[in-house]
Amino acid sequence: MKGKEYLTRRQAITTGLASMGALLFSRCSTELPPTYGNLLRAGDVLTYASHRALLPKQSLAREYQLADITSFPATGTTNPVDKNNSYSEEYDRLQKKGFKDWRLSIEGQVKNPGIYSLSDLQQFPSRTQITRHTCEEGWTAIGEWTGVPLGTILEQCGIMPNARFVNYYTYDGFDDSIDLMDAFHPQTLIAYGMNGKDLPVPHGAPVRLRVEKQIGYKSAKYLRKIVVTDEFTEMLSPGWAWYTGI
Ligand SMILES: Nc1nc2c(c(=O)[nH]1)N[C@H]1C(S)=C(S)[C@@H](COP(=O)(O)O)O[C@H]1N2
Ligand SMILES: [Mo]
Repeated sequence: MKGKEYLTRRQAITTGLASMGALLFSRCSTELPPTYGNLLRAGDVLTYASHRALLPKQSLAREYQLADITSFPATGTTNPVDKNNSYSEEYDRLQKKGFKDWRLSIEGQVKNPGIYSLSDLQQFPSRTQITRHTCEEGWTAIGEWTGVPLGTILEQCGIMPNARFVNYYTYDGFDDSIDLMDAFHPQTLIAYGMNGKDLPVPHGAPVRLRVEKQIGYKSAKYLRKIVVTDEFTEMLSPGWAWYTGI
């Protein structure tokens, strides 16, 4: 394809802002999250609509100082080789070789689909941030994350104008999606470092997502693949809200 058939970061954000304008001044469907109509997801409607209306400038999640870092429990899947819990043969193989052969595939509505090794990701300018993680089970913890902003990679891949969601897939099947506002948020990272070290296996090695504007379970560990889509796909089990802005 030729010409400007993909969006730059600025255009993606402008598109997001245009739909927020529509949100404030019309009753068209842009004020509603894609899960609207699903009773089990009723909570999404209010949080999504109010966040998108009240936080138009991509406000940052609060960042902390090194001295604020706390102990950080590992929850959910803590190693996808656990035989009792979503065992992944592929992850087992990758882990045994120190993730040398791990690759992140970026595909879907992008001009340049790509396959990235860990060192490919580490070539991009990195961002380090100390943030508070909030788990739906009621605990919080503060940690330091280093990685490449997801928006940098999406920009590199050239997302198409019809793109609306970023779906992400993991080695334990904890698959989920975010919209482009969160995908291009400057604190949304493909994180490979935690507290100054390589991201350890219990916390999602070799690479996890950090989605600081939402509750902890949107920050998927053990990333495997990213697919940019123009259509919302139901990926989480119904008990989990799709939009969980904090
Ligand atoms: N792949 C994967 N990602 C996941 C989970 C999981 O079970 N599998 N649990 C989620 C939940 S509920 C939380 S609170 C955080 C926990 O991250 P941590 O183990 O680094 O504390 O990861 C989230 N991401
Ligand atoms: Mo959680």
